[in-house]
Amino acid sequence: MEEIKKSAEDSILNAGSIKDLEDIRVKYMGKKGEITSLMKNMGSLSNEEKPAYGQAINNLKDHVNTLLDNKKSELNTIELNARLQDETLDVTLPPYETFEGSIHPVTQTIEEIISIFGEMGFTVAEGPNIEDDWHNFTALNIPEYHPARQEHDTFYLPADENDQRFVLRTHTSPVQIRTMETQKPPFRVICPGRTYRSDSDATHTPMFHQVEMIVVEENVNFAHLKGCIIEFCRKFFGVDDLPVRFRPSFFPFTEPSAEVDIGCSKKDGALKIGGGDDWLEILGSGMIHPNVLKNAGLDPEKYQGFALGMGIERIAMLKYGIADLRTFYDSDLRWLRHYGFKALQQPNLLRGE
Ligand code: 2NL
Repeated sequence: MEEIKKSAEDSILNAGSIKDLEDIRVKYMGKKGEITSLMKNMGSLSNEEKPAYGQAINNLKDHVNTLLDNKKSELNTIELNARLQDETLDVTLPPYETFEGSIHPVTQTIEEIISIFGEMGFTVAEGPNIEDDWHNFTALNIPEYHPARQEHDTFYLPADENDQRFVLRTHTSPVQIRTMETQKPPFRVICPGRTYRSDSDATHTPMFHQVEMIVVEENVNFAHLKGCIIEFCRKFFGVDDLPVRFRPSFFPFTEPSAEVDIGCSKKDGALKIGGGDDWLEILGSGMIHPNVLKNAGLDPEKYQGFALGMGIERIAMLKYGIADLRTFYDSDLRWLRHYGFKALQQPNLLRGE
């Protein structure tokens, strides 16, 4: 027993790895191990000798197990330290590839719009991307049979247990409805955000961005709408005398409605914003329809309002000379490097110029 004890102690002391240690454990403590086998000698002992012998084996087992445990945690620590040493990563070293990431043109454009309207006293509102029929269509005076409601144009979610079918919002107007339902006029609010339509080709992506603006006050009229929109267009495109044209149009949620064009010139395939004798459509607008005010719980005899809606990608393309809408969502690093903006050059209320 003494011999086995001595040799077990020696081998544990000299074990160089967890694997060695496991072999040693099997050699002494395994089913056919040297210490386990000592039990077989029991048979040749007298009844008086047996308890002391059994006790001695148990003591030896405890002793060897303790040595194995201690050695195991010692080896674990050594192996862990070696790995930590080996796999050290200095996160303060400069990267091989120095592209720092950039602000996407959609984000940049939204920030610019917020900054311009911010100076005019607007606040920003956000709302859910998944909307109910009321906020996306009905409250906006969009009739039951309107084509926009068709499966073809709108992403419908499966009906819930009450047979209600939610939609991915097709415009950001539902956020404005929620604003009118919860805020007391007067208010000036813009809501930028994602919108979804079941459409995909050279000029449509199934997800795109919109900004809507609404003003609700007593005694606001079409002249206020014009002044506000002209101011916005000139600031956004950075052209002080930019021609802005209002063309009669139709939206279910505004009356009267106007589409807005800005002056430009198209010469030799080059587009120049401002001057020239061509026009580019950039947004839709109008006086909020009395039905929409009523639907949102406001008295149209007391309050009026005006609104506009525009596609972010579209005006970003015009301002930054991006030719193809689909490239916005290709996640092509070369494109992002070229069209992206530096993080700290985001516009603030003073437009970051
Ligand atoms: C477009 C036209 C428009 C609005 C959006 C609006 C919202 C409420 C009430 C009344 Cl809550 N109007 N929004 C008004 C006119 C036009 O969008 O061409 N968008 C891309």
